[in-house]
Amino acid sequence: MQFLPAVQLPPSRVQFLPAVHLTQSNLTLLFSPVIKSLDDFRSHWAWESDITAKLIGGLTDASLAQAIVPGARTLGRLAWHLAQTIPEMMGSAGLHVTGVDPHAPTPATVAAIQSAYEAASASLLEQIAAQWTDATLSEERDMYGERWTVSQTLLALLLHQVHHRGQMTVLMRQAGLAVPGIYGPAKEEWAARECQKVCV
Ligand code: NI
Repeated sequence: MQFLPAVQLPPSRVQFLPAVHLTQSNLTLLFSPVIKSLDDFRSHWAWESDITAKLIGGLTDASLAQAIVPGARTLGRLAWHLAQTIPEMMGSAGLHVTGVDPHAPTPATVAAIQSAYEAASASLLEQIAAQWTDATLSEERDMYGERWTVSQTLLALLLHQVHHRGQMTVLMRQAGLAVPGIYGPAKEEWAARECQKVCV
C-alpha cells in the first residue's frame, strides 16, 4: 500500500506504519519492534484516540443502528466496543482504567459513547503514568490464553482500534454519513483539494 504524500505524520508514526502491513501470524514478529517506550505509546495513542473520538463524533444517534448485516454488530456497538476495550484489555494487563463499564449495554446516544470513550482514553494515560514505567513493557501478562508482553498488549490495543474503525467507516458510508480523512483525505476532501487547483 502506498501512503498519500500529503499526510503529515509525526516521525514516530512513520516507524509505526510498516508494522501494520506485516502478515506474519507470529505476534512476536509483528509486535516486538514497535512500542519501545511509554512515550512511543503516548505518541501513537494521542493520534489514534483523537481520530477515534472524531469518528465517533461524526455519528448520529439514528445511525447507531446501522448493521454490517442483519443480526450482526451495529455502528453503535462497534463504537461502544472501542470504548469498552480500553478497560477490558488493559484490565487483563493489570491496569485499572475507569470511564466506561466494560459490561454495560450500548448507550442510545452518540454523546454518551463519545464521552465514555474520551474518559477511558484519559484514564488510560493517567493510569499508565501512575503505574507503569518503560521497564513494564517487557513484562509478560496472560492475555486471551497467550503470553503477551505489555508492549505487545499496547500495540494490540492500537491495532484492534484501527481494525474496527475501518469497519465503522464503511458502515458510516452505508448510513449516508460523511467520513473524515484518517491516514489520508476522504473522497470529499480529495475532491475539495482538486477543486482548489482547478475551480475558480
Ligand atoms: Ni474487537
